[in-house]
Amino acid sequence: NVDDCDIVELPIAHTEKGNMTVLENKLNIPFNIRRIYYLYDVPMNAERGGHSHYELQQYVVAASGSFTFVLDDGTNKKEVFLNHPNKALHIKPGIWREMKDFSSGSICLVLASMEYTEDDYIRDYEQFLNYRKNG
Ligand code: T46
Repeated sequence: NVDDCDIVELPIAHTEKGNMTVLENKLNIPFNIRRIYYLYDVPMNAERGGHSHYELQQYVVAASGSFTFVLDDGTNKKEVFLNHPNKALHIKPGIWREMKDFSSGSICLVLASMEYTEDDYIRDYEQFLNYRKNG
């Protein structure tokens, strides 16, 4: 449920020449990364998302700027504001998500546990509620 979708503090390698954050399979991410994608040039009033996944797990990072994820497990909702590249939102399977309030120039980086397949999406909210109730 939404309470299992935590903000994870990512390690920062500080130097006087700047910061770096590294994520590596089997080291500091709880699933194997199979796909990376990022959203950018998102208009400020755009609302994206509006779907759930059956199996996919994701780490979502505000690589630049900020935005808000609204998570919904069919019973409870929570809003998560992401605004720093050393914080990842871990989205577990079976969570409906919407994204909004993208700041100008923001980059939403997503590390995903599976390759893209439309079969893993639930894009209809009634179908999602039914899936959460009855499996
Ligand atoms: C999610 C949020 C955070 C592909 O062809 N390959 C891909 O890997 C992805 C992610 C999307 N697409 C296609 C499917 C659609 O025709 O690109 C189009 C836009 O995808 P979508 O409407 O799903 O975009 P968002 O921003 O609503 O959602 C995406 C991810 O799909 C989703 O997994 O959690 O980012």
